[in-house]
Amino acid sequence: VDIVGSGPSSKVVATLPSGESVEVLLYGATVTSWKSNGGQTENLWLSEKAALDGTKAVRGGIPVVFPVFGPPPKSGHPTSSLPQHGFARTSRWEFLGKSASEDALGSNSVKLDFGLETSGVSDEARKAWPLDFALQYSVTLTKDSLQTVVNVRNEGEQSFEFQFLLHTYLRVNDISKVTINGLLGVEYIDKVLNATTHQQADMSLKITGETDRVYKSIPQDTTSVLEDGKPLFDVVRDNLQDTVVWNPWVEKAAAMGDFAPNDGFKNMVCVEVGTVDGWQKLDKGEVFEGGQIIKSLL
Ligand code: TA6
Repeated sequence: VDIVGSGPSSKVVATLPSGESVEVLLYGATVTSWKSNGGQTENLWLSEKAALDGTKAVRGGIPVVFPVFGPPPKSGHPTSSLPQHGFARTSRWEFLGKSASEDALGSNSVKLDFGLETSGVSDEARKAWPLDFALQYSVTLTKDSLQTVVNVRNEGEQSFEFQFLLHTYLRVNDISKVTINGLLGVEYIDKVLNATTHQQADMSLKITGETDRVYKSIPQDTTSVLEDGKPLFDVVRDNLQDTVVWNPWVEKAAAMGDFAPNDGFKNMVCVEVGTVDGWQKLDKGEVFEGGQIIKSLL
């Protein structure tokens, strides 16, 4: 495990003896790379114009969304004056340390821990959301999986409510050959169709245009991404009941200044586990834990 660079673009790089690796920017505790297959296969999509210098949320990898998903409620809510997707992905987190282990079968894993608390957040964010909290985020790499889990703790006197989501940009070879399974029958809000509510009628979701759906209260915990009918990833939710599926497609991709190349939407799909339908409430001293395990199946 190395810490590379300094200042806003410093990152933690961990590599297993078998070559798999993960890279985490201290900015936003954003995973920017996860390689499996001995380090041969990059599993995450990262825009060629992603800001990696702390000037803007990273366009790609796994941005951490907290305490609000999407545009905050217009007014009268503690998150109302926060930016879209909250402040966690644009704050500088602390690297709390690493632990490497080898199980009885000789397979290695390495766990990296990151922390963010009230004192680490910008003055404007703290003013906007004046609640005492502490986040602990662990990133665990094994030969064929990446686990990312957050602990949210209420360190203050008053209770607060939050949303949380892992905005994972999965890399695919050709979006036209991708199907997403595990959502059959699930209700979703379609943000491309004026945030109207629908039910997933087909076993497989195909991405054939701009897609921005919030699947809610999904009964089973695994969402699978297949390409050409072959399983690519299993995204397993841990104590998070919602999943957002997003692809900006042609116009939206072209409209984002930090989304490059413009046709990069053909090589990515966001499968974002979270608790974003309604709010998680935390009383004084209470802790919430949630996260994901992404299994690379190729
Ligand atoms: O997760 C889907 C989404 O909420 C989309 O509506 C789109 O806004 C995307 O996130 C990216 O948001 P960002 O603030 O990173 O540009």
